[in-house]
Amino acid sequence: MPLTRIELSRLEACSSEPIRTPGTIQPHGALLAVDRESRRIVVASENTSDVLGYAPDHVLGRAVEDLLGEAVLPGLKDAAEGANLSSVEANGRPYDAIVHRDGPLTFVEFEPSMDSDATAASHLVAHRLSRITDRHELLATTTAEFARLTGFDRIMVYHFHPDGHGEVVAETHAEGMEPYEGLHFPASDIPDQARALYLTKLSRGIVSTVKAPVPLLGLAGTSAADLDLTHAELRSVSPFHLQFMRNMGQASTVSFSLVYRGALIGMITCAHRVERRLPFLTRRSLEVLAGQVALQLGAMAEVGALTHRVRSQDQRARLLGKIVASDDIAGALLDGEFTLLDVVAADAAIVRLDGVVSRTPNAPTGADELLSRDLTTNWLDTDEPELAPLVAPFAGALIRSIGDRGDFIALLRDEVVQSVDWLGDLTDQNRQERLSPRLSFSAWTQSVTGKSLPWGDTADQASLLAADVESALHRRDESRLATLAMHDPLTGLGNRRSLMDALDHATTASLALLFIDLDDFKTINDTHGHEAGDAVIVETGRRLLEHTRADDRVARLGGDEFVVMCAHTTVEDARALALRIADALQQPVGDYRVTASIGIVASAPETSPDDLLARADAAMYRAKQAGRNGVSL
Ligand code: BLA
Repeated sequence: MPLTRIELSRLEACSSEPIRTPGTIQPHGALLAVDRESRRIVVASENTSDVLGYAPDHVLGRAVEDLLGEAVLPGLKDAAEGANLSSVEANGRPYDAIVHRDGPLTFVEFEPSMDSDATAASHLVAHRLSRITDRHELLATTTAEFARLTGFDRIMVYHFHPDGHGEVVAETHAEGMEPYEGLHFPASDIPDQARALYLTKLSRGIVSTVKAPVPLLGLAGTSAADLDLTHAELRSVSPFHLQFMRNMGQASTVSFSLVYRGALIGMITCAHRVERRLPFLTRRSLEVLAGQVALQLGAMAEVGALTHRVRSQDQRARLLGKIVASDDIAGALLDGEFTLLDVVAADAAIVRLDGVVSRTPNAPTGADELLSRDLTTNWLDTDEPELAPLVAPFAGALIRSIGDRGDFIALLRDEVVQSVDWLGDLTDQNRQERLSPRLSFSAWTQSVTGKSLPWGDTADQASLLAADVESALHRRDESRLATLAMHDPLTGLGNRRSLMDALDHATTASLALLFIDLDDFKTINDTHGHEAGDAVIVETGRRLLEHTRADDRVARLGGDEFVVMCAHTTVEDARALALRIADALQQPVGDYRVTASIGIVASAPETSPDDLLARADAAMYRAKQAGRNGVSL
């Protein structure tokens, strides 16, 4: 979807809020930070009296064991070493003490203990989810199971699209609630710095949207206001987001990160209309469960992409086969039942190969000059205002250049009016101020015209296809050159080089060469001109081919000299062949009649191709001496 300027500025503004260092915590618990070197409490939340029964100025500067008794020490020590959690009694009430280390500090957070814990049940759910292979079923089962495990009244899975905007891809909600499944939301709803934080901190409980956050207090010399709460459970939440939740009618949420290969691919949010929280252990278990769901979703997406890639590779290979089998590469790309439009999924195509432009019948003609370059857009009007009118009504163009002489493959796509259902009207009418969250979240449909479907993976396919075509052109040029190098252009017979090549590769045993020289050919050239001479040479070549066997090789060495190389032949057979050839050649060519002198040699062991040819030449010379139209061994 197009990002409006307003949405871009909102995204920027929302992303700059320093949410890791709010200087406050949520009020349902208390936080202490202990300097490990001095073992003193250097930061305490202002509400320690309510939670722990000691005022902050009593707490700050003290050792934890002085405050809570030696009995807490083993628990805290274990917790810091990985168990994370111990139970402590404070102020006559049981608390979960959640411990983590960050730099020189050890954080201890106190949350009132709860009875219920869904840890055991989450193991069963993990097992059940692990057997699901269908994405839709996985998503639906996940929200249903999270609803069961948490008791929250709306569970959503979000998926983040490549441009950063999100979509509610699955939902389970209590009866009578407005459904959000299928709705999209802008990137600024969950801005960048929040997503970065959620990559490290895999869950967050937001217990109240109305109770005031509690400031952190520092021992003299310690700044508590900018204490990094990245890993803290009780970190207080962005006021923008609390407003968002109030506008949505959410009193509490717990959200889990879906992380795959180091990227936040989505989230699971559990929301409730009245205040509700989950015990720490349940949150941890659900983090693990969310991790498993992310792995399954990521693997499914990869398998899907792989299957798609294999299929497109097959299609490409099929087209390449057609290209290789044909002399006409443009024709192979554009004509027939299976064309490049099947490989790259487009509506029209223009190709320029060796400077020659060809196109599908529906492709525009006026834009060729602007197509010699690489370009990928599904929104020509905006991205390519100069090109757009020339290729109208097409809305998308994917161009890949071929080689460096201006050749290209250009693919065009029709406009597809896209409509997206958003989670609430995105315009400023639906906000108190520009930076405020939306007020209403009822589905709001936006239609976008002038765009084609995005090219996505197709762009890669086009690049690969362009490379295929480039190498096909290259191979064709090479084989043309090779053909030129090995062939006599006048007769199409092999030339001296092809003969020497064949002699090099032939096994010398039972090989014979006939060296054929036309008698008095010069006279024809001189008296009747070159064209007549050429006609005689061409006809001579044709007759030689006609009277030799398929596996004999006929070459024109130059001028009026020809050689026939016969493999697997005795001298007698070669002689018989020479006589037949002499007879065939003396038949009139139109008004002219020519004869030939033919020398015959059989290969001997250790004879080099050059020697063999020289001996054949000498034999021919002897035949000529002995009178024309003769054959000599
Ligand atoms: C955070 N916004 C979030 C979070 C969600 C949403 C899920 C993460 C909260 C968490 O992990 O606990 C958005 N909640 C949604 C959406 C749905 C939902 C889309 O239930 C769908 C049904 N938000 C705004 C604006 C700004 C903003 C205008 O709408 C900024 C000006 C900011 N959202 C914002 C910030 C956070 C956030 C800063 C991070 C909150 C935090 O962790 O402190």
